[in-house]
Amino acid sequence: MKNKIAFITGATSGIGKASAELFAKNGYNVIITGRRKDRLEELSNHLTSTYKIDVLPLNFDVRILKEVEAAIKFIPDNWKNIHVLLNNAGLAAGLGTIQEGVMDDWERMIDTNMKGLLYITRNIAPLMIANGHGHIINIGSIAGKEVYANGNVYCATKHAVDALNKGMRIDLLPHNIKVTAINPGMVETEFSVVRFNGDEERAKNVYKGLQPLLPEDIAETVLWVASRPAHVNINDIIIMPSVQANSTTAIRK
Ligand code: NDP
Ligand code: 8X3
Repeated sequence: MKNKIAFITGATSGIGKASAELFAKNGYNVIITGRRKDRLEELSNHLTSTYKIDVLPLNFDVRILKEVEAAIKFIPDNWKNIHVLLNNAGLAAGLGTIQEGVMDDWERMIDTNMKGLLYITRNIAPLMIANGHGHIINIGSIAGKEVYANGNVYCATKHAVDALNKGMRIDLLPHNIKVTAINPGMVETEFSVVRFNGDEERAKNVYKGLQPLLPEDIAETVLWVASRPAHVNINDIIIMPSVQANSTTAIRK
């Protein structure tokens, strides 16, 4: 394959979907992943017909190691020269104090944001090492830099991404693999609908009276990071809406 290849987790929505679109628009072949098969198929058809690139949809749950291993093991040989891995799949589940925490929410966040990212990386990094190059871009969060009230476990998972980003960079340095974290503030996606368990009204209030980032803003940042010259690596970016100073300070109309 002469086109570069980007492997994007969580491409069925939000930041991952916008990134798949932008990489495809810029001539990358894309491996798109997620649990919602219908959305993967729809996106695959759209990208193939619009941008005349190749798409490999892989339908699995990042929390299930066997599914991750099977999906990556059976990637066809001509798809193994992966240039960019975008570790994006993730979620927040709920918002509450530690003393009233919901175990199932904690486990979903830890299993997806930390263990899922690790399972993917553990299986893709050896391919990149064999190829002699690669770039891993981890989507962290402002929640990986600060802790806000009731955000305890989500913030912990994103602090873990921050640490893993640094650790990966050290371990993969001898293998010509770049590692970058992009840490956004508020981005309007399905994130808050998922966090509030489908409560669309509550989700809308998160962005009420302000202009949040759009998923396309993050996609542009991802593509910019991935397209720096070979001798340049962007280690870490915090990207916020102009009206948001930190996790808890924003100007609303
Ligand atoms: P969305 O809910 O719009 O997208 C999340 C994506 O992750 C979906 O494609 C979803 O696919 C995928 N995903 C979730 N769980 C799993 C799983 N178990 N297995 C496979 N895929 C999974 O949210 P965003 O686009 O906003 O979120 C993307 C990343 O950005 C997350 O890591 C989030 O923490 C981070 N982030 C978001 C911010 C925001 O304000 N929106 C700010 C900072 C960081 P499917 O359900 O089909 O499996
Ligand atoms: C998502 C942003 O502020 O809700 O990571 O934690 S925030």
